[in-house]
This record gives sequence, C-alpha cells and structure tokens, in this order.
Amino acid sequence: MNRYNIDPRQEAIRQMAADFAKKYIEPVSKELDHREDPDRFAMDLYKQLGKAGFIGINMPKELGGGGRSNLEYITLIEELCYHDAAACLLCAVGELATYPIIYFGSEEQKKKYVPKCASGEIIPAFVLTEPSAGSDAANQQTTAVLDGDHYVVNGEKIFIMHGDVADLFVLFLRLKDSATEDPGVKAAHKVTALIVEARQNGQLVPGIRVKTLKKKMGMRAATTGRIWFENLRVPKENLLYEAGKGFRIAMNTLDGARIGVAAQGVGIAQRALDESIAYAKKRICFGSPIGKFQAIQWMIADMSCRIEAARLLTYKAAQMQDAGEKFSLECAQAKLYATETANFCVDRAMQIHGGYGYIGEFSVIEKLYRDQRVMEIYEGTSEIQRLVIAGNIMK
Ligand code: COS
Repeated sequence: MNRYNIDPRQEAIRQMAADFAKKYIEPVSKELDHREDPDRFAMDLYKQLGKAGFIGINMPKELGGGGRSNLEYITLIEELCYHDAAACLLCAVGELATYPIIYFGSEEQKKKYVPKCASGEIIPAFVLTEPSAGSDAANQQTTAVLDGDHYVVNGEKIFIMHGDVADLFVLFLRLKDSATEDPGVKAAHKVTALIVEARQNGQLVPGIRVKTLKKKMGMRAATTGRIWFENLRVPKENLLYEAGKGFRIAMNTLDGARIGVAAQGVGIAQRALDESIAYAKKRICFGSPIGKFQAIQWMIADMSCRIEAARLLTYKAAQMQDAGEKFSLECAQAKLYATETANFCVDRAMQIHGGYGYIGEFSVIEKLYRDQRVMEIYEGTSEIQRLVIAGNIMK
C-alpha cells in the first residue's frame, strides 16, 4: 500500500527498511518474540541495524552517522515498526541513548562514544527511570557525591531499555553538593547526567549490578533491565554538559524520542489496517466476504482516518525539529494521538479477525496487540503528554 510521503527522500528510506526487514527481521521475528534469556539479546540483529546505518541514520556524518533528517529517521522507524515493532525498538533505543551525547557532550565525549554507538559497536542505554521516578522524572533518588576526581554513585534504576546488556549508560541522578542540598533548590535543578562506561571487555565494572526484567508483555526482542549502583566510581570528566542541567537534557532528549514513538504508533497502526483489509476480503461469513459488511467497512474507515491524522501530526513534529523550531507541544500531540491510534487500530483489527486474531499461531494481530500497549506508557505516558499539551497551549 502506498504511504503518504511529504518529502521524496522518504520513499527511498521506506524501501531500504522494507528490504532490511525482509532479509534480517522476518526470518527471526517469531523466535525473538519468545526470548527471555538475557544472554540471548538480539545481538546479531542489533549489529545488522548498526551495519545498515539505521541506528545512526540521523546522527551527524562527522560522528559516523548518516546525516539524514529527523523526518527521514522517523520514516525509517515507521516502516521498521510496520514489519516488527520490537525489532524496530532496538534501533530506536540506540538512537535515544546516543542523542544526549551528540547534543550535550563535549567534543571529546562525542568523538569517543558517538561513532561506536552509531555503528552498533557498543550498546548505549538512557538511564533515567527509577522505582519512584517514572512520570515524576525530577524526583531522582540515585545520588552522586564528588570524591576527588570521581563521582561516587549509589542507587537503583528500573525499566531501562537495554539496561541489562548496555556497554554505556547516559545516567541521570541527583548530585549531592552544598548547592543542591539547599532545600530551596527545585528537584529538576539537582538532576545531573553522567556518561558511565558500564562494561570493560564485556564484563560489568565493579559497582554495577543488572537484571533482565522477565515476563514482558511485548517488545520482547529488545530487553528491559533493572540496575543497581553501589559505590560506583565515575571519572569527573564524564559529567555530561553541566551539573544541575540533567533534567533539561532528559526532557530535550525525550521531546525528540516522542516523535519516534509516534512513528512507531503509525507503523503498527498501518500494519493493523493492512492486515484487516486483507482478512476482510478473504474471510467469508453469511455467504460473502466480511469486507462487504458495513460493520467492518466502518471500522476500516475509522482506522484509516486516524492513521492519516496521526501520520501528519508525526511528520509535522519531525519537520519542526528539523527546522530548529520549538516542538515540545507538537511531539506530545503526535505521541499521544499516534499511540492511542495504534491502540484503536490494533483493537479493531482484533475484532475483525476474531479468534484468528486472538491466537498468535493464526495471525500477527496478537503480537501487534502486545507490542503496541507499551507505546502509551514509555517515553512519557498518555497522561504526561496531555499535561505537556495543556501546559503549552494554556500558558
Ligand atoms: N525541554 C527542555 N527543558 C524542559 C522541557 C523540555 N521539553 N520541559 C521542561 N523543561 C525544563 C523547564 O523549562 C524547567 O526549567 P527551569 O526550572 O530552569 O525553568 C525544568 O525543566 C522543570 O520543568 P517543570 O517544572 O515543567 O517540570 P516538572 O517536574 O513539572 O515535570 C513533566 C514536567 C511532568 C512534563 C516531566 O517530568 C516529564 O516529562 N515526565 C515524564 C518523564 C518520562 O517521559 N519518563 C519516561 C521514561 S524515559 S524512557
């Protein structure tokens, strides 16, 4: 099916993504969906995504990236997600976790880490969420205290994509010093970001423990981890940008990432629609294909309208990002609408497919249902997006 492109370069990206998916994702998609063993992270696929230039596609050329626009990047995400949302997430997490270094790192930090992240040689993780700091991201309980030339880090993180397998952490925490211990300082201004080399020769460095979170509903090709820090020593020069500016770094990174999640929503919603159309044409009920019945046609019509609207919101946000405009409002609108559209479409696809949708051995709908749900939760819940939207349009 033709997708609407607003830039001629998008079509080439779609084709690249579709070819890649056919060659590298489709043969392993089912098997990856059932992995739980941490040692079985989809490393081969991650490396292939890096080799294809997908992880770094919108990263600067001089840092080993592809130098493409954010619009092209989210088109890649949309198309990969159409084929397999969990495989797509491998790529999206690599991009998300590298972004803060590209935009806030020193020249040395950029040169040292970004090319390796872009090529998939090392796996980075964006380490923000804590047991008590999810939506309330400023409420960081993990702490760092300066001791000579090192920060000493203690605390715990949870729900960290690739946190269990990553080589490099962009770690957010609360810096404890005389300035930030002042009760008058607001929580957001205490948040600081450090770059942590979590592994050496594949082994975790002393002071870090990780665990893979099991029984995840969907998105199983990409692992999710829990991390503990016990007197981890991080060299002072690994401070990212400035002390106390971590919240801004996190929010700025999440703004861009939310457009990516919106694109994931569009991709999975489109897949749900295409599967539904194909099924409605061939499934015979009461003597005719069910696609002849208005009950089904109306569902298909509603799905298509929402998908087009979600796609346009997503592309608009990406274009604003490319143009260097402020896009916090637009990325929140796109993420909210596109991920709720994905939920709507996957649910309707399930209804259209009936039992053949509910049982995974008959169709992909059951997997779409499980993979989609987290999109309304991660990188800012739908409730947080509504807060951001209302805050922006009412101020
Ligand atoms: N870009 C840059 N800076 C931003 C920003 C953005 N999008 N949003 C907020 N800030 C800045 C503000 O300008 C403010 O700076 P000053 O204090 O210097 O003026 C500071 O951050 C604090 O802003 P605010 O008071 O609005 O923050 P809140 O603590 O009220 O939190 C929400 C705002 C709820 C929107 C934020 O915590 C959030 O997005 N939470 C969800 C986090 C999330 O997505 N978690 C998912 C896990 S990551 S996979």
